Amino acid sequence: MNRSNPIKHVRVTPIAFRDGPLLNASGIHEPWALRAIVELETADGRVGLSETYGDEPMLRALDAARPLVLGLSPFDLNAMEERVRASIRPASGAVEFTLAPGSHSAKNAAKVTSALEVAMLDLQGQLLGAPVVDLLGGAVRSSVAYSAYLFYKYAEHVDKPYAPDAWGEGLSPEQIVAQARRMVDLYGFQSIKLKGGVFEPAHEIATMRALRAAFPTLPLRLDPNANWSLATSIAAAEELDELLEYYEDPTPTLEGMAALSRHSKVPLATNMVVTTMEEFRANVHAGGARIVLSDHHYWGGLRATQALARMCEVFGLGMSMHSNSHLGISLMAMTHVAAAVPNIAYACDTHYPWQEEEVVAGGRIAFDNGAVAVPGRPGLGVELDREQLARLHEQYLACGVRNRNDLAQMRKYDPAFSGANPRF
Ligand code: GKR
Ligand code: MG
Repeated sequence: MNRSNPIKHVRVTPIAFRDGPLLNASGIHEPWALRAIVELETADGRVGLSETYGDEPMLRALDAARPLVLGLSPFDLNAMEERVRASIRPASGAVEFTLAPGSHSAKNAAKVTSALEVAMLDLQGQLLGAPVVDLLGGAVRSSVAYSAYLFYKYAEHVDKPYAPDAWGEGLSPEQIVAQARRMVDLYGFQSIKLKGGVFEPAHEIATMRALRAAFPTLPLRLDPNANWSLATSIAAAEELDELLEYYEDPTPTLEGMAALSRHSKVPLATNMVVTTMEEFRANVHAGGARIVLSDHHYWGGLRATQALARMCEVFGLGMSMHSNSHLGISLMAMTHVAAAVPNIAYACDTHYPWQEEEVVAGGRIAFDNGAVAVPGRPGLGVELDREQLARLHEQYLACGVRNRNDLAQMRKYDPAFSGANPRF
């Protein structure tokens, strides 16, 4: 093993940034989204970066991982993975959030591996003078396309912690079309996804029809996050068949998705029932989802995402990419890996347009025609803005949020909100 420039310091900084009152199947986003910024520093003072989940169980898992990576060379990815697999366990009593696989503590080892791997690849790239995409085999595209990610939303958070965002209310089909128009105008997106599972399916289908009328040529997706029963999803499929590029997680469980697939002309996609290789095997066996939404943060990193892509190719499945609220370091890691995966044939999801704050030097990352250019600079191609990091860490200390809880947040608006799933 190459020990000439070992990792000497591990820094994990939890941060909180403003997030809009976005509605989903579980409830509504809290005013603050959490992330953790991981820095690995080598003996010669280079710093490798990654960005991951910032909830308490994840912070504890990252803390437990510190000694596992100290002393390793940035090139010792396999040794790091082996150590993490042997030591990092699911957390007992962890708060889990069904919509977001990244909150599942069963994935602690994969999540920690990913956070360390990305920072180590960033270091490798800096040492070799090569962008991360080159360490993954080189770019098959020079930029990565993302989709406009629309949300039903309120104009303002219930407790008014800061001034309302610029997006306004988004509840009616007309308001969602206006939201899409603004997002497409600002970023140039060429595909549109709506987060559903919020209102009666008829309302959400009417919204999709309004989007189709307003954007006749752009591919559309709807993601009810398993909040529709199988019967509701089958009935909706008849209407959605002509509207959608893919039908994402309408109904719960692999069995439900497999049963639905026999009634849907458009392919089913998932980031809920295929989140591990075990689930991948079961899905292939059951014939459920035909498109897997990858996410390096919980699949075990960038190389694990490439392995997933190869599995999708072997079994004839399509591949797209999932996202939760995140900042620019994650966006860069997503962009490097998506540029290195030939069979990501769909625009990737990103919540990035909903975020206003940043930790990377130079501020927010630019989109051109809905795509992010793959940087040619060594490593991930981004550096920390330490003032912003300190400011967002202060926000973390002050905000009081320690685990994402969209259900409890929704009950501040509607104490009777059941959060039952599937609700429709
Ligand atoms: O942030 O509201 C949200 C999303 O619903 C998120 O939690 C999901 O994990 O974006 C995600 C998805 O595609 O299912
Ligand atoms: Mg989804």
